[in-house]
Amino acid sequence: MFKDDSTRRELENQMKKEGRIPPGQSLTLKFPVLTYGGNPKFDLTNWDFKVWGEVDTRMKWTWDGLMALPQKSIKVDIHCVTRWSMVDTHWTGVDILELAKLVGVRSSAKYVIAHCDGGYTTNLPIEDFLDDDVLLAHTYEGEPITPDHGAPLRTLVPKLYFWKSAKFVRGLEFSTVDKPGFWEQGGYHNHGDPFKEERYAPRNNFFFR
Ligand SMILES: Nc1nc2c(c(=O)[nH]1)N[C@H]1C(S)=C(S)[C@@H](COP(=O)(O)O)O[C@H]1N2
Ligand SMILES: [Mo]
Repeated sequence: MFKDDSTRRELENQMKKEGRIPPGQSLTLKFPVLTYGGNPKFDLTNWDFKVWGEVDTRMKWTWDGLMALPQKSIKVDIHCVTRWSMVDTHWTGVDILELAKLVGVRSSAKYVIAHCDGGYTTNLPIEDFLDDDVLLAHTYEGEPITPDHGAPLRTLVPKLYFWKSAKFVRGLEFSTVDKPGFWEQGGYHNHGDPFKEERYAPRNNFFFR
């Protein structure tokens, strides 16, 4: 255990030097699980994925249909608001830019809301979402994503705190207006850039300033 932690601290120091650990974060080597509620059950034979809102064509895919879309593998660092970061994680999934082309995301779309089984939602500005580091991920470190980490599919948006990466995702809504999601309504920051430490919403209440 001590040997383990000295390895961890060594890597953490190196990553800090390289500017890869955002302020207030520490490196973890083990992947924590953070889910509000249980893991929703799913059955890939009747699972579907929907895209609607500010798109030229609303679309719905079966699991096999979605898996037939262009795929991509990436290596990224991830950062959770509960203060852990992981470096060099490997993910494979549907290339979000290819999916965006297929549905024809309109210029009127300013936000995207990810909708999950179980009711979890999270909102993102379109420019953070339609980017080359964003996936609909089904594979983590070469293996199917486990139920705890969002099986069968999660969004992966590594540039924002990890609550913006929606597990058990079933649909994407492109919207002209912002729609704060589960944690965003619960006091988390609406944007969530880890390098700016956008953890919690600024307190708006005069009496508590
Ligand atoms: N559907 C769903 N997605 C979710 C959550 C959740 O509770 N439900 N938790 C979020 C939070 S707060 C975090 S930190 C990450 C945790 O992902 P992990 O459990 O794979 O580490 O998932 C995010 N996505
Ligand atoms: Mo979180």
